[in-house]
Order: sequence, then C-alpha cells, then structure tokens
Amino acid sequence: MKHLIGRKIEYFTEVDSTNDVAKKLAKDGACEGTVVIADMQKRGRGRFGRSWSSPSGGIWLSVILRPEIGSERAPISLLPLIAGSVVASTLNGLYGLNAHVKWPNDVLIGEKKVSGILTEIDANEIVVGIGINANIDLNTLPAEVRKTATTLKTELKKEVSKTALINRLFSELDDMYNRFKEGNAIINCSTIKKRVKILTKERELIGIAKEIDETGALILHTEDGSVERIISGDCIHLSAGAQ
Ligand code: BT5
Repeated sequence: MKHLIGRKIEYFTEVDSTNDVAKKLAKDGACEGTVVIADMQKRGRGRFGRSWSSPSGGIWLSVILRPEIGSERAPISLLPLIAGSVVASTLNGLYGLNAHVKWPNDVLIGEKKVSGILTEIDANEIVVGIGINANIDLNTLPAEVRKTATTLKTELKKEVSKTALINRLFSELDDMYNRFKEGNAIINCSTIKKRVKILTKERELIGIAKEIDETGALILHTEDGSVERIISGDCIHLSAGAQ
C-alpha cells in the first residue's frame, strides 16, 4: 500500500491527550495508519507521567501502528528513535534547520527541544505520539519549559504551514515505517560519541555514548570503565565532543 500513515485522520480542536484518543480508537478497531490530530491538548503527556505543554499553534498528533510483534528485524523499541529521526529530517528538509535527535526521544535544535515523542504499547497496538512546537511563541510555554525548549516560530522568525509540515511528516514516516518493517530503518542520533550524563530511576551515570544497538538501547562506556546497556532514561549531552 502506498500511503499507510494518515490514510485516516481524526481531527479534534481540543482533547486531553491525542495518545489517549488514539489508544481508545485502536482498541475499537481503527485501522493501522490512523492519525489523531488536535489543535490543543489539555493534558498532554510526556514519559514517566510528566506533562507536555500543548498550546494552540503546535502539532500534536498520534499514529496507530500494528507492526508484527516478535519480528527480530523490527524491534518496536526502535520506534521513538525512528519517529524522532523522521521529525528531524522533515524539519531540516522543509526549513533548512539543523535539527537532531537526542537519545531516546527528543528532537533538538542546538540543545533546545523542539519536539518530543511518546510511544505507548498495549498488546499488539502501538501509539506513537509526536509533539512539535510549531507556531508557538516561546513565552506562551511555562517558564520552566522555556529554559530548555524552542519552537519553529522562534527559530524561523515566522509561522510555518502546519498542513505542509504534517503532509511531509506523513510521507517520510510512511517510507521509514516500510524500511523499519524490512529491518532497514535509518536512525540518526546526535548522542553517539558525545560525553553524556544518563539518569535512570535507579542511578546516574557519566560516560561516552558509544552506539545505539539494534533494539534502540544506548551503549555507554562509563567513566569508571564499565560498559552499560541503557534501555530507558534521560540523557544530558555534556559535550559536543565527537571523537
Ligand atoms: C516527551 O516526554 O518528550 C514526549 C512528548 C510527547 C508529546 C506528544 S504530543 C502528542 C502526543 N499526545 C500526548 O499526550 N503526548 C504526545 P519527556 O522526554 O518525558 O519530556 C517531557 C519534558 O519536556 C517535560 O517534563 C518538560 O520539561 C518538557 N516539555 C514539556 N512541554 C514541552 C514542550 N512543549 N516543548 C519542549 N519541552 C517540553
């Protein structure tokens, strides 16, 4: 099939969270590739129960996927990095930006977050939530978010066409999802080779991010000489230091 992603679009002016709506639609049998889009989210969510600011002007959407689970070639844990890579390449292709993906789910411009991904898996249903700060004035975001965030409007000093952005995003996501199913997804992650601090629920580690394995885990060579495989957590880039 040519275009899977976005073959059905459910549009809302305001929802609590597009991921919640998509999960419900998926349970009710919505077809793979269905996308839920909202102008605003009242309770946008990040990982680990964090909140995601979602004022009007942003792009808040969730995609329903049903890849064949158990396929070793296509581990679903790669999906946040794949979605992030697609967002970065879409922004760079359309606007000549230098957006890049920080492991495991952030799209940054410089070191400021312009987009975040929240993937939720329930049985064989996967919802990939994508938030992009598009036509948002930075000062409409909460003060604590403003410190680490940016928006396309701030970077480009003008508003973008959300329709053009969404269309390009769907088309690139479609291509990459096909590659993913064949085991050929392309992941560009700027965390590799950087000195990083990793924060997990249990611990804090500093080291060099050596690579991302085939499941999306980060392979960290720590300062005290051990090699750790990190499957989930937060990452802070400490250096630009490619080596
Ligand atoms: C994420 O979590 O980055 C995942 C964000 C996913 C949002 C999309 S929007 C469509 C779909 N529906 C949802 O309900 N969610 C998804 P995490 O890595 O945990 O980052 C969360 C942190 O980012 C927060 O604690 C804030 O510090 C920061 N943050 C909140 N809102 C932001 C924004 N609009 N832009 C940049 N940073 C933000």
